[in-house]
Amino acid sequence: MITPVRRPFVLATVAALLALAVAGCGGSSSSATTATVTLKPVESKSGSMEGMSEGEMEGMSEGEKEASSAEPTEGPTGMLMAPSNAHGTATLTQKGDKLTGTITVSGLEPNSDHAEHLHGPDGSCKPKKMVTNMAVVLPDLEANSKGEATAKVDFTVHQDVVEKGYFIMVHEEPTPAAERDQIGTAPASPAFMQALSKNPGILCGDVEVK
Ligand SMILES: [Cu+2]
Repeated sequence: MITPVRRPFVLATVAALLALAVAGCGGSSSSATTATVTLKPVESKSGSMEGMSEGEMEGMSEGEKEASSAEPTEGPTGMLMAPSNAHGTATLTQKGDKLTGTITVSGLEPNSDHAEHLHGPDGSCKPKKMVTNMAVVLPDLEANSKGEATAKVDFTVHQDVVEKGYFIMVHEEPTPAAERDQIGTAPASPAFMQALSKNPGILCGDVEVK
C-alpha cells in the first residue's frame, strides 16, 4: 500500500528533473550554438521565369536571365524579391544573449550598400516561408570596388536566434539613414519593418545549426 502514497512524489521528482533539463537548453545556457549560412539569390516563383523549363533557363546567358526578371516581383508572403548574381556565406554564434559572427558576400554591384536582417521565427528561404518579421537588424553590407563585402556581428539579443526557423535576407537597398540607429536591435520597430518591406530581397540563407 506504499504505491498510492509514493506515486505523486515520484511524479513530482520526474517533473522537476524534466524542468531542469529543459531550462538547460535555453538561451541562458553557457554553451554556444553556431550556424553556417549559405547566401544565394532569391528565386521568385511569381517572376517572368515561371513556366520555363530548366533547359530553357540553362541556354540563356546571365544577361538574358537578368533582363527577363529585372523588375522586383512579389512572393507569396508579400516579400519583394529581385534578381542578383551575388553569393556568400555567414557564420553566426550565440552564447547566452551574445550574438557574434561574420557575413561575407561577393558578386555585388561595386560600391553598393545593402541592408540585411535575420528574419524569423517560423521562416525559411522557401518562398512560402519568407516571413517579413525581423529578429535582428544586421549591419549593412558595404561592397568595395570589386563587389565584395564583409559585415561583423557583435550584438546582444534577447531571444534564441541561431535556430532552425531563422534566415538571413540581404536586401537590394541600404538601411535608410534615419533607421541606422536600429542596427543591432531586436526586434525591429513596426514602422521600420513597414519601411523596409519595400526593399527587395536579393540573397537568402537558412540558419542551419551544426
Ligand atoms: Cu529583411
